[in-house]
Amino acid sequence: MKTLPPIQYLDQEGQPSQPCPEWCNKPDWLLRCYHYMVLARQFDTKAIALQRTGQLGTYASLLGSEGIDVPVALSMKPSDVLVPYYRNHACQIIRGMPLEEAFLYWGGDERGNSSDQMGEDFPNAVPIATQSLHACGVASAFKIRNQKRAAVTFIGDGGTSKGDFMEALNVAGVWQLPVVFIINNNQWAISIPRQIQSAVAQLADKAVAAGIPGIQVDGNDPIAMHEAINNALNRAHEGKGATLIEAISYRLGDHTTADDATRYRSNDELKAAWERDPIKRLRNFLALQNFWDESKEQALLQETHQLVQEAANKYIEISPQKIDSIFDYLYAEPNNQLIEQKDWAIVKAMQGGSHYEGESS
Ligand SMILES: Cc1ncc(C[n+]2csc(CCOP(=O)(O)OP(=O)(O)O)c2C)c(N)n1
Ligand SMILES: [Mg+2]
Repeated sequence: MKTLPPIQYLDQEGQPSQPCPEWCNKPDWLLRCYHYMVLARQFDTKAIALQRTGQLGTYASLLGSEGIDVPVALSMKPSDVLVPYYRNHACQIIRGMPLEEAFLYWGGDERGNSSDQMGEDFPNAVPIATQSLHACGVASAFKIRNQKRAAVTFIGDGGTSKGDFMEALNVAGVWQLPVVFIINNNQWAISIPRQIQSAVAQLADKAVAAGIPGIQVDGNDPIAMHEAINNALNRAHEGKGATLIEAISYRLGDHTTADDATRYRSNDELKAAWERDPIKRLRNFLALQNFWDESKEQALLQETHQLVQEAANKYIEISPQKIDSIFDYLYAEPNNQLIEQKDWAIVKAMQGGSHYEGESS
């Protein structure tokens, strides 16, 4: 099979590698995109700091995926539905999840995954590749109801080896579903490098077996991502079916805060990946277009830092849920064993000095 290079408009220095689309002559979209990419990175830095100081649970860093998630979220319509995996907090935040609720989720509190602002977007899928099939279910509903809406779902490179993903592609193809699959190919599935996950030349080629278009895009190039996602969404909205986008990126951080990537990958590889940093790339392009300068950069860093700091403070002040809430939400009606366990948990919590009374659920 012929392998084409990934679609790219900006090289790693932010210089156009081919003429950019006309909309790039205006600052509007580019500045919004840059704002959210910087905000996402500030959120990420704070989340890791909170985890390292015992104030957040295990956290999956989004570092290196800003150039994918931000253009996708900015291109989706509010009526589209996001079916995320666990690395899409930038997308969720742009689609309305308050920053403090994003912290809350990673703090182990499911109220952060059921925000009022999430509309019909799905909660995070942690079981690998399950979300691909959920997205097909959502897209089927849109098709049956004759609605002009699309489901957008993400998956990692490693996840594309799961049967669920191939089954989802297949049904999306044969039923012509309005769904966009985005692979965040960050080159690693925890400690397993891309080369030994699959013998296929490009993960995008997996679309061939399903009869849907598959394209490979430079995921560190927000302009290329914007073009790719817009085309895919238009296809979906026009009833032309599904698209698979493989976005090439690099996981610049550890897999999660429970991982130490220095044990299995080289510093040289990481250093080379930082040269392709999507934030640096867009900033250079903005400067080239005379849309950006150092004083704007400093103002943005300060503004986003403050937003994140305020959200972190709010998060820390949210009272934990009552210990028994886990039992309340398991079934519509609790059975006898659950009632017994709930009573036991309450007694234990009070013995352990937990402020059981008066906490909000
Ligand atoms: C069904 C299932 N099997 C295994 C895991 C454990 N697990 C969590 S993340 C991960 C690797 C995923 O890598 P990739 O799909 O490349 O996504 P990335 O984390 O790199 O974004 C694995 C195996 C899981 N969460 N679910
Ligand atoms: Mg990966």
